[in-house]
Amino acid sequence: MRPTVGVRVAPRLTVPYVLAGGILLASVAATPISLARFTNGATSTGTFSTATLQAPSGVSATGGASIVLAWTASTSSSATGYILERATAVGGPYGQIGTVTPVSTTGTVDNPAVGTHWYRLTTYIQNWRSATTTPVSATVSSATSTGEKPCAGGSNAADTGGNGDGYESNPSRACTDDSSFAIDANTGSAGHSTVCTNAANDRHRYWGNAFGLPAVVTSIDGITVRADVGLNNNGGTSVFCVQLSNDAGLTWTAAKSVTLSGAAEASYTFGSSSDTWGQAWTSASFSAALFRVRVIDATSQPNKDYRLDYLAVNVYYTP
Ligand SMILES: [Ca+2]
Ligand SMILES: [Ca+2]
Ligand SMILES: [Ca+2]
Repeated sequence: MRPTVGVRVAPRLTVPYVLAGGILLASVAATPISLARFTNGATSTGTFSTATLQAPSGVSATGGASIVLAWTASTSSSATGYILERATAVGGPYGQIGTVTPVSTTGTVDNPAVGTHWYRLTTYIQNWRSATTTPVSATVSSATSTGEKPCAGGSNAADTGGNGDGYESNPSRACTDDSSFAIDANTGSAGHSTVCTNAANDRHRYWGNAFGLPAVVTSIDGITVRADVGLNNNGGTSVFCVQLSNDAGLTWTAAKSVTLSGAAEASYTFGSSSDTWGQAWTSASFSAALFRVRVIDATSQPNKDYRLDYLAVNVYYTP
């Protein structure tokens, strides 16, 4: 028997595969493998796209007690937010004072020291940065005041109460500091009272103070009223009261009062640079049409003459 020459044929390992768009996707029946594939499924066209991170636009800065920054959000809506930088000169150096997120944010408030400050913004996401915006500036103002402003001669009127005639003698003399007096003689009616609000007391309103306030201010911080007042004698207890109005006398603040120290003319101050008399004020509140000061003479005795030399108002505000 002839020996059979055996031919050993190595078994052929066939691994079927699938081609899609010329790319090996996976071996069928084999362990799947991962392939990075930058391919648009609709077109089978691989594309790497590039984009530019957009800075915000329309950046503005408004000064006052603090600085209000506003802008239009970056169109790069997937960015994280903004890097905010500040300098004291347009050319810098700029230092980062914080980040503002999310990217849809359109403003923030900064509270730097008094002075002028410059700001610029950069949109960011991780280490990616947009161009930086053109610097804008604003100024933090320090509080200031109008200085003492007297009433205007002729801008006064008696209110109801007491004798009903207020400072019946030369009322306009209260608008000049010259020891020439407006006089409320024999003030008050029966039932004389040292209580400001008592109906037995004479009252008189003054206005027309030339404050010269800016049309818009950041805040009205306080109001003081100065009254130079004397009496015809020292008897009894004599109180001098002051109220303010921001609506032409429709409503009045609570009265502030002082017990006069004696008959001689003396200068008394009501309120303070941080006291707004429990009232909301704007610059417009101090117009001749709206602002009023009312004085009330409240004494324990009849036959008392009040002598008012000077009535002036100082408004403390932040521009
Ligand atoms: Ca009177
Ligand atoms: Ca005086
Ligand atoms: Ca006077």
